[in-house]
Amino acid sequence: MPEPLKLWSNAHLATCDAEMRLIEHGAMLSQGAELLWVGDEESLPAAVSGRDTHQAESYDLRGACVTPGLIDCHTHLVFAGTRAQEYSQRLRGVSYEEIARRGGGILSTVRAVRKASGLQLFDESAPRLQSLIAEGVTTVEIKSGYGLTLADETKMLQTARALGRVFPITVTTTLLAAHTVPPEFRGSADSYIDTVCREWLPKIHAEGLIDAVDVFCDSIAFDVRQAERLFQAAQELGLPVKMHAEQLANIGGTQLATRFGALSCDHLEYANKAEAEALAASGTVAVLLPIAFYSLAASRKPPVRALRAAGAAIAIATDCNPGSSPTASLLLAMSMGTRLFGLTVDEVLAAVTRHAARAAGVHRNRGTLAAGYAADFAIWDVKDLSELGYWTGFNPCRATIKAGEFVTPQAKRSVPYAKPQKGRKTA
Ligand code: DI6
Ligand code: FE
Repeated sequence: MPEPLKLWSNAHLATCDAEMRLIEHGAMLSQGAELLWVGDEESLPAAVSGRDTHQAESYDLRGACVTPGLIDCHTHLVFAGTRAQEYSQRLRGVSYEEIARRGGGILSTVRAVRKASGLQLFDESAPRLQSLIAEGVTTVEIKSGYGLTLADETKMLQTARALGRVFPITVTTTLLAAHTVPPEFRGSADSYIDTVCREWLPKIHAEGLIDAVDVFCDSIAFDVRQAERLFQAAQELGLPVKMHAEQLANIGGTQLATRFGALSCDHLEYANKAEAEALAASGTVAVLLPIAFYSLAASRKPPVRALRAAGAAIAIATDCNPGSSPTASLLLAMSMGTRLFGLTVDEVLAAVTRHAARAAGVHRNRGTLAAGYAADFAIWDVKDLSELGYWTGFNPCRATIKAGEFVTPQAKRSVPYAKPQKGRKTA
């Protein structure tokens, strides 16, 4: 049995290709998990790849806007507990850095994650993933970094992979053992990095649990030399790298990461023109995390104008984590990307599709609506694409389609599209 052929017609398509082309009266033909054809409805051929397009199940999208499935390219979505108490402290004026110095911050989540079983981690993380899926997200990057032992980092990444098997979403995993120095290595960050490079990285990679390697390179975390050693170890294993860079201070992380051809540098509040140019030259994506900026009540903004002028690719992500970005809404990050960081609607759309795909290393077949790409897309009940990035606290996603299938419950509730019919009305 060949996989079902589906025709999605009467759609306003935002292809998010290199030209960010819009197709006013668009249609897409999918077979199984793949798009076979995308274009103007009028020009749909009678046969595509030897299949009679008249035989396709037909879905009338009634003029809805359609984008590629959104990609959340930077999350710490797998964690246990919350840090609401620390948030209360921060509301009273204690800084994020001060809380970290007192042994709270990342280390308090490390304690909670070490105590939790894989099953508990899965159960606590699942609702956050479902929230993203309901917003049209079809790919998510998930980092480790709250285990900080070989067993607990492995447990986090196994949980991330399990979420990707159970839920209709593609999960890419990133090892962030270099998130902070664990208590066992207190005062010896260098020997911790050695242990990660020599022992953990090869072992966890051998289990197929790592798609990329990340490091928190900052004044309160690891320095550039330590990041470089980690990147070398990753490179020897053929793994791509990325970096939490220039979030709290400019310590030269971005320059190092771009020399390694990093997939992305993330945060970048303290980056400047030189970093913007280095990112553009190396094709490393600048990932902006406006909800962390908001939640930390930070004042320094990433250099959006310099990034734009240099021609760097800009992505936006949630940074979903219990400390600096307690959220599971990419739409909120998009809205904050426009209002707080000054991105345009077009930039925000590219930031969660084609550019996010590159940051997550999935650009070969995701982040764009085109033949040969995944049949992952979001159907929006909006009149105009400018509504994405406009609404805050409201989700206009009508349905999420993953691998050619409806996966959101909203779609079933409201009869928002015609029932599938065999054969399509033709003129
Ligand atoms: N930067 C972040 O935004 C998260 N990690 C990092 O290196 C925050 C992690 C946390 O506070 O739990
Ligand atoms: Fe982060």
